Amino acid sequence: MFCYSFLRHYSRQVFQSTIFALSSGQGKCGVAVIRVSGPCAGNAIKHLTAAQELPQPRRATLQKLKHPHSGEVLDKGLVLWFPAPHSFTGEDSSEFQIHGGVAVINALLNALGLIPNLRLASPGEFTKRAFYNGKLDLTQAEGLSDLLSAETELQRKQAFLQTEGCLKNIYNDWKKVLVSALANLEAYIDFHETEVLDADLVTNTMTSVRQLSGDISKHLSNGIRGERLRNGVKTVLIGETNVGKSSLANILCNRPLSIVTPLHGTTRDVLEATLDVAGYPMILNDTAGLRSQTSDIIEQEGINRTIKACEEANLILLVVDCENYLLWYKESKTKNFLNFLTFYTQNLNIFHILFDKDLTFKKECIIIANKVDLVKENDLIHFQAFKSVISCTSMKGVDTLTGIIIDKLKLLCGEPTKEHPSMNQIRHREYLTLCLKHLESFLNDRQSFDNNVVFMAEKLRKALRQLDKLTGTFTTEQLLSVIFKEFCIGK
Ligand SMILES: Nc1nc2c(ncn2[C@@H]2O[C@H](COP(=O)(O)OP(=O)(O)OP(=O)(O)O)[C@@H](O)[C@H]2O)c(=O)[nH]1
Ligand SMILES: [Mg+2]
Repeated sequence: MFCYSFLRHYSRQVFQSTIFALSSGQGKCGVAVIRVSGPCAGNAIKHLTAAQELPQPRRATLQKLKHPHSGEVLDKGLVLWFPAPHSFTGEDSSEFQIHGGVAVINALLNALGLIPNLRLASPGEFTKRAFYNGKLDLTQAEGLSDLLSAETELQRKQAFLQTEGCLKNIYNDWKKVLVSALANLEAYIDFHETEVLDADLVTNTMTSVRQLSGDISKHLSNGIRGERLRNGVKTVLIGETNVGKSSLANILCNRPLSIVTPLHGTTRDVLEATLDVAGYPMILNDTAGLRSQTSDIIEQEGINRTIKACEEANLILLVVDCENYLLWYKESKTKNFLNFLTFYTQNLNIFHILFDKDLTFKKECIIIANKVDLVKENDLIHFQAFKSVISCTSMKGVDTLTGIIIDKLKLLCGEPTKEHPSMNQIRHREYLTLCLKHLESFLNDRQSFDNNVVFMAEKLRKALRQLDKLTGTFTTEQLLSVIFKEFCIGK
C-alpha cells in the first residue's frame, strides 16, 4: 500500500545546551528582558535567586538577583519560569525582567555566563529551537522575522497574519489534497487489475489536482502584491528638467531630500527615501531630469540612472510643467492627451518603458501637472485630462495627489487578509513555481494514465516535496541557517 515515509516530519528535539540573550532592544530602556532556554533554564533561576525551589510556572515574582559566585545583589526584577513544552521554544525557559541600564544588563548577562552549561544565544536561535520543537513552521518563523522588521502598519499586518499560520494553513491544506490524490493513485496501482474500484477515482483525482494547480497559479500571481508590501513599492519621480520633481519629492518626504534650484539639471543622482504612506511602504526615488541634449557627462550619467530606475519602478510619477503643456496644447491640432503623452515621453526617451505599442500603460503611472500657480484662470480648463494638477509652491492639489497615490499603492500591494494571505518572498515563489510545474506535468500526462500511473505518482510526490520544503517539513540545515540568520540575537 501507499507509503508516506517520504514525508520527513521533525519530532521534538532535545538540545544539550542552554542559551541566553537579551531579548529586548539594545541600549538604555526602562525594562530589559533576558531570556534563557534549554535544560538548565531552571538552574539559571536557582543560581541567580539562590532559591531551592522554582517559582510557580508562568507567575511573575519579584526577586533579588544575585551574582552566582559572590552573592552580591546585582538587581531586583521579575522572574518567570516556563517549563517545557509551554514556552516559546518548547523547551524549559526562564525570563528575567530587569532594570534596562546598560551596566545592569551586562552584569546579569555576565552572571548567566558563569552558570554551568549556559552560553550566549546566536541570532535567531530561540526561534530555530521553536521551529525544531514544532512550535512554528518555516513560514511562521519568516513571518516573525518580518514582524520584527515591519516598518508600516500593513507590513505589520501581513507579517502578523503569517506568524498566526495563515500561509501555513493554506500550504498544509494543499498538502492534504496531494496526499489524498497520491493515496488514490496508489490504490489504482495496487488494485485496478484485480478489483473493481470506484469508477470516479481517476476523474476525481484529476479534478482535485487541476483545482489545486489553479489555486497555486492564482496564489502566485496575487503573491506579487505581498512581495511589494514586504519589500516596498518602488516609486520613481520622472520628467523633464526643472518641472519640480525634487520639490514634490521633498513635499512627499516632508524633509529636504533633494536640492531645489531654478537651474535645469540640478538633480544628478537618484535620491532615495523610504516612506510610510497610509501604512504602505514606498521607496521613493527622485531622479535627474531628462533632456535629449546634454554635453555634461555627469548629467548624462544621471540620465542613464534615471532610465534604469524607471525600468525597475512599480509606480511612476510622471511630472509635467503646466506652462510647457500649455505651449504644446495651443500648438496642437488634435489636443489629444494621449498624443501629448506620446510626444512628451518620446522626447524623454521613456515611451517604450511606459507604454505598449497600443498606447496602454505597461506600468502603474500617475501623470502630474505641476506649477499650476503660473497658469492663468482661463487656461485651467485645458488641464482636465490630468488626474493630478498641483502646485508645489502653494501646495494646491497635493492632498488630492496623495489620495491618488494611496489608491495606487492599494492596488499594487492589496490588503493582507486572513482568508487570502499573500506569499511574499522569493523562497515561496521558487517552491510554489516548482510545485506547479510538477502538477502541470502530471495533468498533461492524463492520456497515458494506465501505462504511466507509477511515473505520474512520482510527479505528485515531487510536487508535495516542494510544499514540504516551503513549510519546513522537509528542509536542510543550510536553508535554515539562511532564514534564521536574518533574526537578531535574543529572538
Ligand atoms: N511657481 C512654481 N515654481 C515651482 C513649483 N515647483 C517647483 N518650482 C520651482 O521650479 C524650480 C525647479 O524645481 P525642482 O524641484 O528643482 O525641479 P526638478 O524637476 O527637480 O529639476 P531638475 O532636478 O533640474 O530636473 C525651482 O526654482 C522651484 O522652486 C511650483 O509649483 N510653482
Ligand atoms: Mg531635481
